[in-house]
Amino acid sequence: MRSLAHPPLPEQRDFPSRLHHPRVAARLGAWLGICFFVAFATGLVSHLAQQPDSWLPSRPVWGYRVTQGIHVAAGTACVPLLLAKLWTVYPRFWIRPPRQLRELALHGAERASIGVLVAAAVFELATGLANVTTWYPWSFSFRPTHFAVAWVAVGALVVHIAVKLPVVRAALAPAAADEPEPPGEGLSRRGLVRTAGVASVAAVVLTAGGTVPWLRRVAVLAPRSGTGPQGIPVNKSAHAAGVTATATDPAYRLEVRYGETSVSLSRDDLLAMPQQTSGLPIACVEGWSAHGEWTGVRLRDLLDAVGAPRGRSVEVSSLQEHGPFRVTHLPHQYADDDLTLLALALDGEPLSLDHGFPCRLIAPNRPGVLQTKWVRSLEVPA
Ligand SMILES: Nc1nc2c(c(=O)[nH]1)N[C@H]1C(S)=C(S)[C@@H](COP(=O)(O)O)O[C@H]1N2
Ligand SMILES: [Mo]
Repeated sequence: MRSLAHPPLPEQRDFPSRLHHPRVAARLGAWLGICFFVAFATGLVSHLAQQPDSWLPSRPVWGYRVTQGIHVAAGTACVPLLLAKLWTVYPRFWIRPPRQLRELALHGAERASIGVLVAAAVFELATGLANVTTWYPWSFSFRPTHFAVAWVAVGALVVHIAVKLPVVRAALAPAAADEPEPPGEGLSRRGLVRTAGVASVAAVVLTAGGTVPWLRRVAVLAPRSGTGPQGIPVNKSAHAAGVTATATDPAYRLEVRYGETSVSLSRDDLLAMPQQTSGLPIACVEGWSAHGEWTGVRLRDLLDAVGAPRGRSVEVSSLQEHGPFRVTHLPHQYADDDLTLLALALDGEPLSLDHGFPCRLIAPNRPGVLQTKWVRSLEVPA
């Protein structure tokens, strides 16, 4: 009969490599935990920045550029660390469950929490990486889902750390460091941790050029080169947004409304108003960012033209007719900031069609996705 049964399942002793060791798991886990919490904390800020009722201040102007840059870098750093860690611990997958009911229940709960942690962590890194490359092979909305699963991952991580604390303590204790490694061929434990660390740093350095100018030349793994018309990448072209005809129409007028009061301004009217130059970054959620010198009309001057009081948020609508980013809600602290512009020019040249001609919103400390291009109207609800 025995010969008909399937071959026996492997057991932990079938994985004799000295690299499958709590010390390796604990070291990799510590680095992974740090990167994960950094990504989580910066992700919370980024999420808040995109809420229509965000209370984040409009300064420092580079705030979102830094938090989102760190968010994407920390997530990128997690990828090699997570792969190495999963490899180190995977023999534990074959642990035989205990027979006693109480132990079995505890064991089951611990395994289930690890299952949730691994699934959530892999989901976060996979969706994050896909978003960075603007590849959306799913039908759910990225940001709310990435945000919700982040809480699942962090919750499971906290449980995991609490459960494993005794093992981690013992593995990282100074006495354990003095213990010699068992002899073996190939990579040492320290070598594996170092290799994962180097891979993680390399992943960050080779992608961060999308947002750190002096790393641009080595950004061979960055999905964006960091350049485009007028020195700034384009996320959605005028053609893709379907606005080429309306944006170049000589009959174009910007509508500014506050209650019953409204004004209608051509691009020449806007050019005839006092112009201001603001040096502000475009910082995309996908991790790239670039600085520009934007010239145009202060948003506050336009709101004053219709008598809109300070302290009000503004609805900014684009000529674009479809897509999630054609209307944005600008909270009052941005609307009233003296640096916020309806830009007509970039680096001294008229705004190119792909950067939002005839005019685009540019505000300090704002996610790029909310810097509406091809603006058609500004409305302050009465
Ligand atoms: N109307 C409109 N505005 C938009 C977008 C869009 O799709 N439609 N994309 C946004 C995104 S995601 C970014 S990162 C910035 C990029 O601006 P740029 O293309 O001028 O660099 O524009 C934003 N403004
Ligand atoms: Mo973006």
